[in-house]
Amino acid sequence: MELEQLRQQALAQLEQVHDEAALRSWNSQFLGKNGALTQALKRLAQLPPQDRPAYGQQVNALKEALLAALEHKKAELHQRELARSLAAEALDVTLPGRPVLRGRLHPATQVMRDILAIFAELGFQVYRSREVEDDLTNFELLNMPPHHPARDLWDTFHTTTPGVLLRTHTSPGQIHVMRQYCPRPIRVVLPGMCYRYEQITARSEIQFQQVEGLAIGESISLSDLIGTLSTFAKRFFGGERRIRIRNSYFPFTEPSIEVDVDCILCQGEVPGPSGSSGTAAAASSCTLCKGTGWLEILGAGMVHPVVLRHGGYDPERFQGFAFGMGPQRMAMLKYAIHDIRLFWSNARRFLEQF
Ligand code: FA5
Repeated sequence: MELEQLRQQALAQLEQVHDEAALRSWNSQFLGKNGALTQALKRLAQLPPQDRPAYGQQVNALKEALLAALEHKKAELHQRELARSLAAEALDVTLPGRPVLRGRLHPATQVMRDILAIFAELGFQVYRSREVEDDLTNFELLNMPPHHPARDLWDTFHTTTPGVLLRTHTSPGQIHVMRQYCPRPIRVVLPGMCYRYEQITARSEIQFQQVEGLAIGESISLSDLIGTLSTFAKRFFGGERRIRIRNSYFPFTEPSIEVDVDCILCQGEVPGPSGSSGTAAAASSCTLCKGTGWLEILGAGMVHPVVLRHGGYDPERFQGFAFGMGPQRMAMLKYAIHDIRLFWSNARRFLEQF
């Protein structure tokens, strides 16, 4: 009688169980170490010996029945939880997938590769040089001893280690190449990042790339330099852009020149002395060329004898030309980019156009 009551009470309470926590507490109440069933089994000792086997069997049968009911309840709760989560986290497998954003090369990398490919066809190999330089190589060996006024052309980021700086141009690479290859002829381009402590404007960044070029041999002249640069400009910009060569000054080249390309934004229409036509007005307000109609893309010249000597070459026997161009400025001219700051801004609307 007592066991039958226990069975009914246990099964009735199990009916009311609707979650895992309640099931655990039901389990310990009836089947646990100090549960009702264990207590019932303890009463076995108080029974007369002849009644014990039958009582023992009944307790075991009850235990089996409660365990079976427990398993049944567990399965029921699991099913219910599954149904709930399927309803709550419904997944529509027929929806179209989200498009995967595909990366691509940064425009600066693309332009750099274009430049290096053209020079590869002209016979120039790539030489990599360091971005952290010493004062000696960035300035002195390039014919700029301490206090030389030309150093002011390159406002410099110095490190906390005296004499160690971020290179202001790729030209110190010339010294590294010459010292490695002397006395053999050289035809290399040196791409890389440069740093200048300058005011940032639409056409000048504190961090920008340059491509240095260096050719050393025994019969190299200024016309080789001009021929190389004109061929390059035509290949890079196409036939439409005009180039202009001006004389200039660099301490490490003699003579020195600079090359400009006509401005793509205002088409190089510089205001004349008498008029202010529509294009003239556009040119005078042009952020890219500042109204001059031209944008400087590179400096160049014949390698100065002092620099040749520092590189190990005898200037009586060897001559060379060198140039240093700015790929960001060139990309601006090629793709009508009005502001150089866009290159390192990480703006997706800009980057997606390339
Ligand atoms: C030089 O840096 C010389 N080392 C170039 C050179 C090499 C001359 C070999 C002779 C022989 P310059 O400071 O003009 O020169 O810079 C060269 C080019 O780098 C510029 O024409 C321009 O295209 C680019 N450039 C210079 N400063 C910046 C800047 N702040 N932001 C972006 N591009 C720049």
